[in-house]
Amino acid sequence: SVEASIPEPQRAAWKKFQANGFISQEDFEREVVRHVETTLARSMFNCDETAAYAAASLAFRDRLITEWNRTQQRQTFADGKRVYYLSLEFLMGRALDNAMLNVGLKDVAKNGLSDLGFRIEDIIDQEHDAALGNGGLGRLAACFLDSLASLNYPAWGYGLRYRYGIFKQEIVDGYQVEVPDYWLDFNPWEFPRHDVVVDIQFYGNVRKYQDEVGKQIAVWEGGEIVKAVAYDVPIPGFDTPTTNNLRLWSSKAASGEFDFQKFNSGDYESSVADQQRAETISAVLYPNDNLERGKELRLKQQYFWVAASLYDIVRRFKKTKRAWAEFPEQVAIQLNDTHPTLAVVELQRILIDLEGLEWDEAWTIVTKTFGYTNHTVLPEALEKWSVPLMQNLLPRHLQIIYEVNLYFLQSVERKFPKERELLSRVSIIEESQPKMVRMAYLAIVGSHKVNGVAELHSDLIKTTIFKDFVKIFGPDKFTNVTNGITPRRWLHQANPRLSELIASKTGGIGFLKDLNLLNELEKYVDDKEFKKEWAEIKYANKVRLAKHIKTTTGVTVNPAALFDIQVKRIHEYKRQQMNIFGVIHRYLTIKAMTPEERKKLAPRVSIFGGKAAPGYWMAKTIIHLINNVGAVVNKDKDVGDLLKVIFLEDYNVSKAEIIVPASDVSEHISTAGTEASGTSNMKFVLNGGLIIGTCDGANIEITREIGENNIFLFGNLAEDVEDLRHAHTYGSHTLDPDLVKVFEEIKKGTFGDATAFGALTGAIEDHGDYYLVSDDFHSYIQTQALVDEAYKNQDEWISKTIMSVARMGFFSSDRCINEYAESIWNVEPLSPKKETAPGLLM
Ligand code: IMP
Ligand code: B1N
Repeated sequence: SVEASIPEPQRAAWKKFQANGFISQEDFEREVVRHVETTLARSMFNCDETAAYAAASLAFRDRLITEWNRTQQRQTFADGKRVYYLSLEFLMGRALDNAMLNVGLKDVAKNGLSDLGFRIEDIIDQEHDAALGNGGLGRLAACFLDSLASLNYPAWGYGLRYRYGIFKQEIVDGYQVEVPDYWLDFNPWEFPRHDVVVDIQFYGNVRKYQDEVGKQIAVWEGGEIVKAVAYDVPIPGFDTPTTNNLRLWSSKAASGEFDFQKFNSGDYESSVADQQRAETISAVLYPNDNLERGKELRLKQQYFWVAASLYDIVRRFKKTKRAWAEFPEQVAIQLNDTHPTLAVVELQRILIDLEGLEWDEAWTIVTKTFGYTNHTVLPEALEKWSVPLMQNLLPRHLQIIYEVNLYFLQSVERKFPKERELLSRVSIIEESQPKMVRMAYLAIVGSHKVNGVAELHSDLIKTTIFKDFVKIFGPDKFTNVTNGITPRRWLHQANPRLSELIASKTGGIGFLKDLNLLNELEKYVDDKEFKKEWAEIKYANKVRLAKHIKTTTGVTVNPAALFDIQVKRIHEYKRQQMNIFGVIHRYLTIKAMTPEERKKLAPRVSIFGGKAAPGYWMAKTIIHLINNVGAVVNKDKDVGDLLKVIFLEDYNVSKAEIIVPASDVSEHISTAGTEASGTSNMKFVLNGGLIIGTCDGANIEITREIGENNIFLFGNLAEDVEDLRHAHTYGSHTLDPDLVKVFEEIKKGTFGDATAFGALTGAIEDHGDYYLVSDDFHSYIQTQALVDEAYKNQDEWISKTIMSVARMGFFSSDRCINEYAESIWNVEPLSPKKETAPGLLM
């Protein structure tokens, strides 16, 4: 704080001894040896790769934290607006490689490590992924942090420091088994801030009274207190000194009066139990993707994290001694889905109950501060919290929600006086048994902008789930910001050779900061030499994946075969079941062929990967079927190299960095209208793979950018889905004949005990085929045949992939973050060079 800052006369000494971080190889080696010998208390006689990883990371950490400090000081002195990205998930992956590349010292580290007796790849491979997320939503948050820092925006991420991230997946006898992911054994990338601690209150009750001047006062009292301790993770920008902060909160028991009372009255056991309960809050990430199950602990996590973050944000604002009305000019808060929506209520509570503002004054500040991003239209993923649950856990917040709703509904009634139905439709409180709080509606009412994550999705939310709100607030409140990915991790880091080749043709690594420079590659679509090199890189990436497949599954795959990859969370709407049914269809086709016919076929490797939510039975059944099909196909002598089926265990960010550069074709085949955007589709194309996909999410914009000749689209359109579903339920539902044959084979027991897969086939045959697998199957199979044909003409195929990469500039998360900054946050970058504020410790 300002009070703790060193007085002017003594600052010279600080400047003299200020840490700087290494730049040369010699300094790097000195730092590594110093960390091995002093921090780790080891020596050259017992330094294994784990120790070398630890020391190298600590050396980089020291360097990052130097820039982190300077960045925080610079941003504090500049005194401008900051962005706060609130997300329950940050799927960061590994940090060392990223840090080395972003600060531009990977070569220094490579040579330094080699001088000390290590290969940099082996050292990088020691790191445990930071996997505090489920899938796309969490990885998007990580890409955003990279772009925010790389573009020099003053920005903080706020999240939870889960002790256990997403579980590790093991495949045992074809079934998914979940193993806890304890990742904090050694984590050099976080800084515990034992001085940044916030008391968080739960339960209790609200006392209301009138003060001397007759004003209504509400006091939330009693209940229990849990402490939130801050852990800071430095986020280095690419090719800039800007190093932003990701602050993660960890829960800890308050050893305050509550515990002491119990302790003193002899209730030792229950006071220890309370401690356990407090620590449970940040213990584990909920492993559900696109599904909310309404558990009390989840709501506790949400409030704990939101209250700690807002306390921190408000404290920082108060240091500037500004009037409250200026809060939205200093603070932009983005809600990553509805998970942090309680922040809207908490800020209103702080302003009216603790700071004494009038309701309207406070509410104006609140709505100007928040923006809300919607990531899904799936009904099972739209958050609702039971009113009795919220009443018990957060009694004051529930009162405020009711009041927000009252004023909101009154304003709707004034505007649309005759529409009674409308009021109950848009009410934040659903009049069900029990009553429920609709979090998305609360987020809309509490924000000044609502955005979807791809064009189709943003249109869909305006015409379906949020239609009434467009009518109430007008269309300008709703906007689109199509997702993006960071080219640093997803091209430069994952595919260094391709990145190098591109750099050699586009005038250096500038394309990593301005991805539109990829356009330059169009010139080379017919360049023989270039195409040869391009193809060699793809082949080498496939060889690398083939090796990984061999060591992890024991199956040998031919790197010359077409690699067809679908890696993402397992979900019925993403339709891995359709993919595996297609694989079975291919298998049956091959079996029915003569040896001569088989010779004309293009060999294929079908690769799957992804986790199922532990309680999602159908998703687990899909994994089981994929593994059973693989077991049969992979050992069938008739098939040989023509078809291999692989399930890669424990798909995560660091494995994605190996898998993504190795695809020829990747599958993005969700039922139209269900996948809000998808981001792996962008990653695969950026790495020179083509897509087979539906007209859904960002596939549509990818097609627009790269051209429809460069993508394999199939299937029904979003606009027809409702009618098709209706027809299934009320008309006669005849299944696709090819799919029927696939089902017959499954039922014969070709892929193991058929009863195991009854639910999977039954969902399509008997339960309405909600995801339209049968409706799209024929089109899918036909389009896969087109893929086979196209792949035979390698020369043209390579041209397609070059042309696609050249046109992918739009999908950089830099573009995406700049759009958020302009259209939602109204913040400007703070470039390090321009900073000249007096008194800056630089
Ligand atoms: P916070 O906003 O109080 O969390 O501060 C974040 C970081 O900004 C601190 O750790 C400091 O490095 C820096 N900082 C905060 N206040 C000041 C200040 O008054 N002078 C210089 N640096 C500051
Ligand atoms: O967010 C991604 C999109 O690219 C994907 O299409 C979308 O499915 C994904 C509740 C979610 N939407 N909703 C979730 C995750 C966890 C949870 O508890 C919902 N994830 C998405 C990025 O925009």
